[in-house]
Parts: sequence; C-alpha cells; structure tokens
Amino acid sequence: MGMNVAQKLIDSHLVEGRPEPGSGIGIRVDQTLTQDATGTMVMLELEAMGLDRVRTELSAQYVDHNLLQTDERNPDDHLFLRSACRRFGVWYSQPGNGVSHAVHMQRLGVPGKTMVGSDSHTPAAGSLGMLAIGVGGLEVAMAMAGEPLHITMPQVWGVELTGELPAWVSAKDVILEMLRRHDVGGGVGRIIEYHGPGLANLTAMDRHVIANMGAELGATTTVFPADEEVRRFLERERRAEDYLEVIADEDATYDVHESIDLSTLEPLVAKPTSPGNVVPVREVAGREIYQAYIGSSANPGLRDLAVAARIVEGRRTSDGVSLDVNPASRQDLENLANMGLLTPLLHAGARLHQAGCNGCIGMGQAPATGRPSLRTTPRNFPGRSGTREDAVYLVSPETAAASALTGVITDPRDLGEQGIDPPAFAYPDDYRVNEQMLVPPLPGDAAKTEQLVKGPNIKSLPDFEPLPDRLEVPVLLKVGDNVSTDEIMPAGQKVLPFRSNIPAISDFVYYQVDETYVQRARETGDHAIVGGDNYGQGSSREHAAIAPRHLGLRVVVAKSFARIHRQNLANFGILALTFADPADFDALDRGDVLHLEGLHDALCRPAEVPARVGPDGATITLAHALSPRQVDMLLAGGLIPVFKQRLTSTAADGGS
Ligand code: MIC
Repeated sequence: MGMNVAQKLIDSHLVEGRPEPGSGIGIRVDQTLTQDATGTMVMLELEAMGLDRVRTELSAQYVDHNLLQTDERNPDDHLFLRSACRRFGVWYSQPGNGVSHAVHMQRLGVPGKTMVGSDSHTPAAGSLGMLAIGVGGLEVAMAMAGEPLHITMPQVWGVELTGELPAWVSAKDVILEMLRRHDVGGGVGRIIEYHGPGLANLTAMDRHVIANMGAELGATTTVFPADEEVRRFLERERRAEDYLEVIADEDATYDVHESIDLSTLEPLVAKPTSPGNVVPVREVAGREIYQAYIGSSANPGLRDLAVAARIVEGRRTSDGVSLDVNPASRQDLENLANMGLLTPLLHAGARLHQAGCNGCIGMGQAPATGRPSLRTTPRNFPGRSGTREDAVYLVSPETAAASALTGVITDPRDLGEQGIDPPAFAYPDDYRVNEQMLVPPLPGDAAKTEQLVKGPNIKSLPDFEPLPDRLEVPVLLKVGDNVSTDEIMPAGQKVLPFRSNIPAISDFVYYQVDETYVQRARETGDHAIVGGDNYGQGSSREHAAIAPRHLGLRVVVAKSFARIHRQNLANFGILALTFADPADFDALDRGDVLHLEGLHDALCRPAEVPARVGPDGATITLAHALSPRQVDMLLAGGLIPVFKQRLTSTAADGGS
C-alpha cells in the first residue's frame, strides 16, 4: 500500500514499536534545534547527564529570544551557550543572526531527516520535507545524547490544497483558515500533511508559515513533501546537494481528510486572545490600531518583508501607528537591503529591529494598554506581548502593512480603491547567502578541553525526589480551558533573563493569573493545581513544569493536556491526571485537599486512580494515560535520574 510523506519519514527512522495511530513508537533523531531561552537548560541538562559530545548528525543552538541586554544576565547566557556549543560539538548561531526556524531552514535543514527542537515552532522545518517535532528541553538533551524520541503515533491528517491564492491573500491566511475551522485543539494527536495541486502555488517559505503555526492547532507536527519547490529553494540557498525528493506515493492514504480551495480564501485575523479566534478581516475593519508588526518566525520570508515594502513604498504610515519591522534572519535583511527595499520601509516610517524573536515573545515592542496591535507573529495569548492588558490580532503581512497606512484595521483588498496594486515578489538573481554568524562545531579533540563559562545567574538544575506512594495535597489554584504555558510561566523581558536560574524564575509562576500563588506555594510546599481542557497549550518551555515543581507542585488534574506540556510534567516528576468523569471538574475546588493512596500500584495499572477530596469528602475517580516509560520517570523523580540510573547500570555491565 502506498505511503504518505509522514509515514515515509517515520518508517525510515523507526527504532521501536509499530506506527499505528495510538501506539507508542521510538524514532531516531538526526538533528536537534535549541534556542537560547530553552537552550541554557538543555546545556545544563547535558552537563548533569555527563555527556561528552553530541551523538546526532547535527545539533544547532540559536540565540534569538533573549536579545535585550539590559543587564549582564542575557549576555552571560550567550557566552555560556557559546562555550557549551564549543564543548559539546554544536553549531552556534550568534545573537542577531536570526530566529532559529528561519535560519535552520535556510542553512541547515535537510529533507528526509528527523529533528526535535526545544521550541514548539520546530515543525516549521516540515516545509522542507523534514519530520520536525517540538518537545521539552530534556527530550532534546536526550536526543543529543543519541536517544530516540518516544511519542504516541499520531493520526495523519491529509489536507488537500487546490486552486491558487487570490491577490492580497497569502500563506498566513491559509493557516488562519485552518485555525478558524479547527481552533487551538483541532490538531491534537495528529500530523498535518498538506498535499494536492495547490501546493505548486506555495513557495517553501509560504509552507514554512503554515507549518510553523500548525503548533497553534496543537498538532504533533506538520509536513510538506520535499518536491521541486524545495529543490529550487535549496538551489537558491546554494545547498542543492542537500536535496532529496520525499513525496507521497500516488496511492497514499490518510487517516483524516480535509480540503481547502485556496482560491476561495480571504484575508483573515485571529482576534485577541487566542490564535483560534479567527474571523474575516472585514468583520473587524475600521478599528483604530496602535501597532503593525511585520516579520517574526511565523512570517519569516524575504517575501513577507518585501510585499510590506511595496505596499508602503512612497507613502507615509499613519502617525498614530508604530510600524515595527522584525526580520527573521540577517540573510533576509541583507537581501532586502540589496534589493533596495529597506529604503521604502524606512522612508514610510518603519522601526527596524534586529533579526530575532523580539516583540513576538515580549522582548521589546510592547503595545500601549488595550490598543490593538496587528502582528504577523504566531501567538496572541493574554499578556505575551509584554503588556498586561494587550489586544493582539494575528494577521498576514498584507493586512498589517495596509492597516499601517490607514491607521485602522484594513482589509488589504480595499487598497485597490486607493490605486495600490497587489504587491508582486520574485527572488533576485543576485540572492545572497550569509553564514557569517553561524559558527560550526569544534572538532572532537579541541572540544574536549573547552570549559563551560557560567555567569553568576546560571544555576544548576535542582534535584527532585521520587513520587511517594501516598500524597495529601491541597489544591492551590483552579484554572479554566486552554491555559497556555505563557500564563503558567510567562516570558517577556522581565522573566526571560532567568531561564537559566530555576529558583529565581519560580517567582513568576502564574503571576499574571494569580499574584498570590507563588507565596502560597512556598508556604505550603507539596500541592496540586486543577485545570480545564488543553492544559499547557502553546510553547515547549519546560520551565512551565520545572519552576512549579520547584515550588512544590506534585499533581495537576485537568480535563485534558496539551502534548508537550504533558510530557514535560512527567519529565520532571509531576503527576498529570485527568477526570474519569469530566463533570468532577466541579467537585474539586481551590482549598480542597486531594488524598491519593497506593499511587505506585495504581500507576502501574492502566487508567484509574481513586482520589478522596477533603477529610470526609467524596471519592472521585481520576485517570492517567501515562506510558510505562513515563511511570518510571515519575517513580524515579524525573527523566534525568532514569537516565543516570541507566548510565550506572551500563557501566556496571561493562559498558555494553
Ligand atoms: C514561543 O513562541 O512561545 C517560544 C518562546 O518560542 C516558545 C519557547 C520558549 O518558551 O522559550 C515555544 O514556542 O516553544
């Protein structure tokens, strides 16, 4: 029987299990991607694991998130990462070189390979025909140590694309259409595979936009075929030798089917405060805006900046609007300048930022209170922009640029009435490649003598004890559906500098949701949190598990969990349980005490964990969906102790 692209990628890397939806599988990992905000922890984990040199084909570390240098913390982290790359044999992308996803695609991604990354937008590399999965830092560290990635085999969701995008509509509107149809949980347990004749009309960078934001649907990853368009992309990047065709067989089938006729799409917008809150731009047109923000990992193409430049060329942006231009890579910026397209942007009033994540992650460019900010970034969770009362709308570069001109949310198709033609884009013949700030790994012998350079803010990982057989824990917090890791462990310029310091970053856990939680947790010690559906959606940051664990979090009971966060909880020894009967969500409140007994035994049996609420309270049944591997982690106090125990027993067996 014919295979689709996802099946081919998994089949060629399968080391454990059978690839049937719902079964546990292990896959070999060829490449890893880490960024600075999660990478410092990964390097500390490699140190804790005693790794000598990475065992992947290629590992790359990017410095793109923590670029603001308002004190010594972030620059100290940059130096630490550089030293760790030299020590462990990792590529190092210097601060200012660009966002990991864009640079990786341009310089290092290879069709047919697998990759894990400590960033939820790692699937962007699916645009090249890679199987790229976002996971917590610890799983990236394990992959760097040569371990396979363990996941539950997802369903493959085939999305057939037909037709061609109309003028003024672009790739962002395709992924917004998927979010409009399926909301933020629609992709859970699935790999999205795009196929069909419409693909011929989407460039590799357009596909990057769509694959990147597949993370917002909760999908395990997104894949595109490595076809002629990918060949053209790699040739332009002077990497023709890296091309390998990976396409679905003619008779390939999919577990789930969907189709989108590109020619029927119109400009869309995700309203505050969820990427799933999508409506046509025309429904919200006319609202005054404060900011139009173009670029970031979710619209990283040279094309995206070029069309914005063409739209504003020879015009002036509205005087109430901050037009922020955020190039995703230094290479894009160089090409934009070389094409003469930087001048129109600057002349029109654009504020140009360095290549990196910047305002997307609340590192600068925060909008004014409550004032609409139109962004081409991937997420608009509350407060993520850095402004507590923010109002972020996710749009295409066309919609952002059009609105920058008018000062109000504008359907870009309306620019036609002002005599503005749809912007055209073609890559220049003298397209430039820039690798000046991408440093290759040191050879083995030289690497061995390198020392890790740790500034005073870099603290080793705390140790956590194993899960006891009996827990009596008060519920310190109850939250609703779709709580994101941005709410659990915020980012932003105040918090991100503490990503390599767990005791310090713990002060910020849930602080935008409940300012009293941290103090109550410090006073109480062991405790539980109750959540709704899709608990922990969004980013891969394992700090959203490690920091609460440091504060004493032992159990999270939720209606359901997002994939990456659920694994991060297990990795650091926090028990993730669900309600056997979702109605019991109402039976468990803040202040209740949860009694769990005979836990070790209960976890070794599938499914049920009886729980008593309060001293004489009712018994409710909780459930777990932990794999035997995850149960081992919990019983050992997390994945690091499991790995260490294995190293010790391998050494005792004579290193076999
Ligand atoms: C994000 O877009 O939320 C981030 C910041 O890139 C995160 C990683 C992080 O929190 O460091 C992600 O997507 O995983």
